[in-house]
Amino acid sequence: VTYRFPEGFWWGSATSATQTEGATHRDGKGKNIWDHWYEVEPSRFFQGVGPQDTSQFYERYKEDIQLMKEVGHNSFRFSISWSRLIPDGRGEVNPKGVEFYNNVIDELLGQGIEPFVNLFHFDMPMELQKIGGWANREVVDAYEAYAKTCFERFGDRVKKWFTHNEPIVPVEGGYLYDFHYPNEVDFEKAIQVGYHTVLSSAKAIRAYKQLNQGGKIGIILNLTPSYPRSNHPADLKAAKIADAFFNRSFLDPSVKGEFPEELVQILKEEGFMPIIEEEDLEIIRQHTVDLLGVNYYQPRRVKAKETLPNPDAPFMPERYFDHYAMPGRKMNVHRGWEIYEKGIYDILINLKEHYGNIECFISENGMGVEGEEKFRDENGVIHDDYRIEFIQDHLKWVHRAIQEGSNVKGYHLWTFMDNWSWANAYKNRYGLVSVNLDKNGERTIKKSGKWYKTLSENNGF
Ligand code: BGP
Repeated sequence: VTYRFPEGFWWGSATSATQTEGATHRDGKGKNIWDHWYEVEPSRFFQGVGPQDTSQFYERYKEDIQLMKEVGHNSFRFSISWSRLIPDGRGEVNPKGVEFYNNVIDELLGQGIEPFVNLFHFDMPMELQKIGGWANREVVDAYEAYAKTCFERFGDRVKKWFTHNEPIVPVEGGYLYDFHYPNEVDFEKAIQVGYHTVLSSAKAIRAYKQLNQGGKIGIILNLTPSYPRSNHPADLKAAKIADAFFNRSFLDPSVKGEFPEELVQILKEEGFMPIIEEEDLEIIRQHTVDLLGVNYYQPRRVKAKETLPNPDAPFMPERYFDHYAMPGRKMNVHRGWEIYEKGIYDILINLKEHYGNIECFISENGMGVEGEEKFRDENGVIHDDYRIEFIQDHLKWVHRAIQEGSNVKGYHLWTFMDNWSWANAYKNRYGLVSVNLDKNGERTIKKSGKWYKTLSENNGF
């Protein structure tokens, strides 16, 4: 073993409810925005495949958790579907929903796998979206009540909670760049949505602490280190502003309890400050996270703005910078994302130096690949050596950050088994375990899954 990780390192993976459960209309589940969007606009979805056709985790969780054991997991993150637990988003709790999540939690614990539970992974209940979703402050209260319900029902056994996964994505997708419902372009709303999400997280943390259940609560952020094209002051400034918009907007309030000055300045100048109520900022200041999950896929490369914006165009963060495709960069061509392994190290060192070395872990990192079936051998095993290499290349940098004092406690891959994606349905496969859609979702452990087991057993590679 060349790269040995600290004792008790968390090895596992992550999934989300909408991407794995299926059974979207069963056992009293209410509709969320994905169920609704698929119903009204199926052509929006890659090859017309929607959230009801996912990996059947709802029925097959026992088999799947057994497989988690077989690929060496000591921890696993999933999300609770708000609309399965509370079909209308507020009000009545669905007993079948409670039963399902109880079963999953107990099964995990029975296999010696620690459940990491996320409360919100892009799946707003439709009844709440109808009143504006995160743009409406009432939804913050509904979310707080939902979070409390989860702590009360499951908190005796769940000791790692997360308030949100990638909270900036619903802002970007739903209100700026048109890839999530309600697919509007409205910067003012985007800011209000983002602000309410931050507030909801602080309120959930407050509710959790009041219950004194003795676990930890955090948030999961997709951090995209912002690299300037050059050391020219204009490029440096552009990268700094992009960082404030896309990373620090959630990172600073979550960890430090305050919003980044650079961002507040711009919002004030441009006239986009959200509506803030008196007690809010104190709640945000006091209720920061215990633990930070870092999702890392790609960096953000930025250069100074080279064109004048059209004054008629709606306001976008890109008024302050341009994106820049570095020549010679390494790409995952299936997803169109740059692969830059050192980014994971830069994030961890930044957390160490500027965020009090907060306890953290890599909560997602992974490689989506199209057409993996062609790598299946006669025994049914998919030979995904590129995935093993991808994980190793990133882990080397995580290891180096640990040597330099980073407080990183684990690594979770995206994802455990092939699942449905918002953007690509089942085109790109990310799993350690394959799901064969032609054979009613038959599971087989990939080569990477077998390797992951040795990684976890040796606590390194
Ligand atoms: C993250 C999300 C996941 C997952 C992953 C892969 O942003 O938290 O839900 O989907 O990205 O991305 P994609 O499925 O779009 O390729």
